[in-house]
Amino acid sequence: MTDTHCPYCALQCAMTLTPTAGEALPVTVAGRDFPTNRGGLCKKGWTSAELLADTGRLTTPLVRGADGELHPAEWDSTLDLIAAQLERIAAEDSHDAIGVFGGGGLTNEKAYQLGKFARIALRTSRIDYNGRFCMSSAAAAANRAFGIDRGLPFPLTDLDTAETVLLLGSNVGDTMPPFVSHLQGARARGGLIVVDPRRSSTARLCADGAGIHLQPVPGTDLALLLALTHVVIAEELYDSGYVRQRTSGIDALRQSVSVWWPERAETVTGVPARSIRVLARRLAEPGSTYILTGRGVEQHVDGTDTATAAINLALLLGLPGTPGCGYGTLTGQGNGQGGREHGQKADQLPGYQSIMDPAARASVAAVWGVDPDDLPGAGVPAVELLQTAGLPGGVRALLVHGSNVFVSAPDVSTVREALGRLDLLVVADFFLSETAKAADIVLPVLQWAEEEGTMTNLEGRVLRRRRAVDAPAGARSELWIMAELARRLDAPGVWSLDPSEVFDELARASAGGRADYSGLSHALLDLGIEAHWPFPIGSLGTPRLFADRFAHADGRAKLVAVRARAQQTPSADRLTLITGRLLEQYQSGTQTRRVSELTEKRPSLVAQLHPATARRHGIGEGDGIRLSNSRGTVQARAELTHDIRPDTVFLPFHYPDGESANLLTDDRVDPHSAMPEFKRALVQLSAV
Ligand SMILES: Nc1nc2c(c(=O)[nH]1)N[C@H]1C(S)=C(S)[C@@H](COP(=O)(O)OP(=O)(O)OC[C@H]3O[C@@H](n4cnc5c(=O)[nH]c(N)nc54)[C@H](O)[C@@H]3O)O[C@H]1N2
Ligand SMILES: Nc1nc2c(c(=O)[nH]1)N[C@H]1C(S)=C(S)[C@@H](COP(=O)(O)OP(=O)(O)OC[C@H]3O[C@@H](n4cnc5c(=O)[nH]c(N)nc54)[C@H](O)[C@@H]3O)O[C@H]1N2
Ligand code: SF4
Ligand SMILES: [Mo]
Repeated sequence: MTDTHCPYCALQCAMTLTPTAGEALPVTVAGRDFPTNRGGLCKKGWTSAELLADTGRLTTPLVRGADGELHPAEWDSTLDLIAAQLERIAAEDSHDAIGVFGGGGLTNEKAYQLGKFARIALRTSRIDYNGRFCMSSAAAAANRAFGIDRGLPFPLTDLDTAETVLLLGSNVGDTMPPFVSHLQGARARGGLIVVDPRRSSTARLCADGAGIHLQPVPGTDLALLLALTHVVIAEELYDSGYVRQRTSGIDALRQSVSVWWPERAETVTGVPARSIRVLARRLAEPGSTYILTGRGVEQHVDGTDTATAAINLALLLGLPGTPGCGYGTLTGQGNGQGGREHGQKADQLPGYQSIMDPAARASVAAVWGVDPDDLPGAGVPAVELLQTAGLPGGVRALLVHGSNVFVSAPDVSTVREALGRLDLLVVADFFLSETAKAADIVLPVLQWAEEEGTMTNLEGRVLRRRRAVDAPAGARSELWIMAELARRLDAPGVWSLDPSEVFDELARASAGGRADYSGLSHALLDLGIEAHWPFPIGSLGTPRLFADRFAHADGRAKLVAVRARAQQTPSADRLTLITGRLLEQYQSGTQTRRVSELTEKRPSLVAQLHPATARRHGIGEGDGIRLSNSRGTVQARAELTHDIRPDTVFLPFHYPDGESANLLTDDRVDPHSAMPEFKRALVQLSAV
């Protein structure tokens, strides 16, 4: 029996894997008692043993031959080939002609090693990762306001006794089902408030007096938050002592929201002015109140400002750092938190340190055994990295570890085209993802239950992921692949194959950073301690941040005045497309589309449409529909439901090829975070 955590999302539910006696699946999965999931798992967790079955598993490197097909190859010759190509491209062009694209599903050890590999083995600045598509706006907002970014700055169980929880653009009912148990306290007090243009499964939890569901026009959350802040200030509902002692910037904030009276916000958001006032007063009632954001409000071109507006509201109400209260964002990928701390991001070194900070460069370079002047500077964010591939100034080779950008990147047809221009696309995966299918070289790697490592969950809690089964012969660990390539490239530094040694090095490299892991080790984690970072040497960890001070030099949080911008509105012939997730599928679907029980439930793309909208277009339940705009066309089946606004259509983004919702999304990005506009696009609807 092996105690570990789920292969999927950031809740990282605890589970126990028990070997079977030669049955079809090598292990059985049982939920394990843990503060976050209390023994519960969602369908994806329950069925995760299917990922370990043989079907579709990659077990040998694949190299594209002269016939255009991928063929099995030996490891040695494949790695020689990659190293030779990389050397050629760097010599012909520059080190920056080689790019790396990482993932928030990698363990801390692999994410750390990948960042180091890019900087000192490939000597490129061009590394970024899919966390840019996920947490970047929330992170940018938190860094700006608090000086630090830890998704939840408190343990999840703190929510249990909350009286009021405001959930903005988060659908935990589908995306983290065991999370819902932490909302029961708020529901019992009528205090669950969900803001979502759809009546999502989470919004349904507000029924029967458990709370309120507000259904704004998509993309107008910023105006809604400015109006809530307006009411809090105009009616003097804010915590003036807290604002005076713990924040700066109130004057500019006050001025910026003065024009957002609720009646004006109603015309933009469609949320009645009366509801805005009622909500502002409810949030300001004394008691246990939390404000939480999800991707629905963050994955927009104004996502950083929207998250900032949510933080401003929380600060005015005195929530962050106050016992029984708080603000947080719900990290998405399994290691979405740790993945963004240890150097996969274009501008970051391990420990959430800036690659532009001379002191951080010096201390990390010392751990890596290189000269700080040899470290590259900041690279470019994900969308730019992908879109400029194969163009002058862009990368000519790309190594992908842990992302399926052929499905999940915005305006995906241009990304597919861009990656087609590369001299060399190498994809490391355990399944032949859509991106792997297009690669020149595919490297079969280890997954979840086949390797040791650590993950950092949505609470900033570092967890041990453990090996429960043998990997198929032929698959290799990514630590080994990096070590082998580093050797072939004559790279400096130590390239350990042992995850616990890599963790020790990560811990040293993170020392003094915002995400300091220097007091942690696998051995300590194996004792079962609660390990929330920062965890410097000699500390007992930090379950709760902000009790006395924020992370800015003056100890105060910054209120940052933000403005809502006008945007294109839907019309009689154009609907607003919003995108998101289904309970039964995970991300680009590489993993969950292989699990029969999940795929039987959700085999293909279904669009949610309001019956009135469907009728206008002559569309009935289950009919084929076409959604299109200047970027592309998608075919789906119609599901008619009153859960969605008549001006809006919802698509999940889990499906490949012509069913990819990202054929319709836009590659415009947020100016602060470089997060693309995933959650809102205008589309034309027609019957097929
Ligand atoms: N089943 C499942 N669970 C997952 C994942 C998965 O793929 N499948 N992925 C994991 C990851 S990486 C992440 S990041 C999380 C994401 O978790 P969530 O943030 O909960 O997921 P989404 O479905 O992307 O978006 C949440 C809601 O935002 C709403 N929304 C869309 N546009 C807007 C808007 O303009 N304003 C507002 N207020 N709401 C809007 C959608 O209707 C949707 O219900 O889930 C994690 N858990
Ligand atoms: N329209 C739209 N698009 C979106 C979103 C949205 O809401 N709407 N959400 C965005 C968000 S929040 C996210 S997080 C992204 C996610 O999108 P992707 O980055 O595509 O995420 P996954 O599908 O999880 O892809 C991970 C891939 O890596 C593999 N993998 C998993 N673990 C490992 C590992 O340890 N090593 C290696 N080498 N491979 C591994 C998996 O098999 C899979 O093929 O999508 C974004 N795209
Ligand atoms: S909620 Fe997330 S971590 Fe928990 S079982 Fe489901 S996918 Fe796994
Ligand atoms: Mo995500």
